[in-house]
Amino acid sequence: MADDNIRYINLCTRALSIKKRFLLMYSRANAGHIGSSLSAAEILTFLFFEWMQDKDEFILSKGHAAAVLYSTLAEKEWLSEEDIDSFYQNDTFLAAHPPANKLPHIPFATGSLGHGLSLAAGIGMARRLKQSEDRVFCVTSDGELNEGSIWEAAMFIAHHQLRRVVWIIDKNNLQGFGSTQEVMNLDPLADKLRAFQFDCLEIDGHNFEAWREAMDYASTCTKPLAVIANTIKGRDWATYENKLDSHYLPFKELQYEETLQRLEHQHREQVAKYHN
Ligand SMILES: Cc1ncc(C[n+]2csc(CCOP(=O)(O)OP(=O)(O)O)c2C)c(N)n1
Repeated sequence: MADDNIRYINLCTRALSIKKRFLLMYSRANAGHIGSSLSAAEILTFLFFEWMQDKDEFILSKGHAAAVLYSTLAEKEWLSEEDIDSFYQNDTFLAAHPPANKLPHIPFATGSLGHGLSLAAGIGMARRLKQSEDRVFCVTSDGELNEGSIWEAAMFIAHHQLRRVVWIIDKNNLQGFGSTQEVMNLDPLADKLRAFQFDCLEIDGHNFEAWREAMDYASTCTKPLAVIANTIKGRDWATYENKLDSHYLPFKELQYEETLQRLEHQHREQVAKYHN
């Protein structure tokens, strides 16, 4: 089998494992934000298992999707399965939003939306001053682009040409109480980002081949890069895929098992595709 195919199978298998772990976490905790984590699962898988290097930093600005981050850190073996079991429990450090200075390789607390890109801008500037080539990857949602602070950070990154910052927008078109289009329309988003002097790519955020192309493209960029990752909120949650309810609702009755079955089935299809 070609090396690339083995690589894609490995990424799909990592993504499945990450999703299964956080779905169990949500199921046990009877917690919401399942849709937010499903939307970002391939983004974090690709960043942590393909794109990021040891000294790169990661900021999950959409901190309410903490479970996908914790699960990815466990997949890296930077958190133990025992840590994972404490999600949402009293005295845990795996709270509903990522805490500061408690998680390996995660420098900041996040979850108050709209702040992550400013933190990334600060790291980008510090690295420039230290003449370091290490990067910072920041994942924002689309809804949080309604916050003015995001655009201030974007101006700063572009003005200082902080090419060590890679900004990824998990664009699933849904927020907590409505679609992004209804609440405050961002379109045409790519044009706005380009006008802000970013290099901008729009990709299928669930597709590892598209991520590979984005990663290759990044090395040729002359401006800071923003990747619009088109995603589906609640992807593969049998009942609430691409539904607003995937934001706050926990699993009901058999939904957890149904979703697992769907993921396992999809994974078998992906592996078969890369075997052929
Ligand atoms: C400053 C701020 N305002 C409100 C909230 C409450 N809140 C949590 S998630 C969310 C919306 C989620 O939609 P989006 O940001 O698009 O994220 P995703 O769809 O990726 O889950 C809101 C309003 C918050 N965390 N921070």
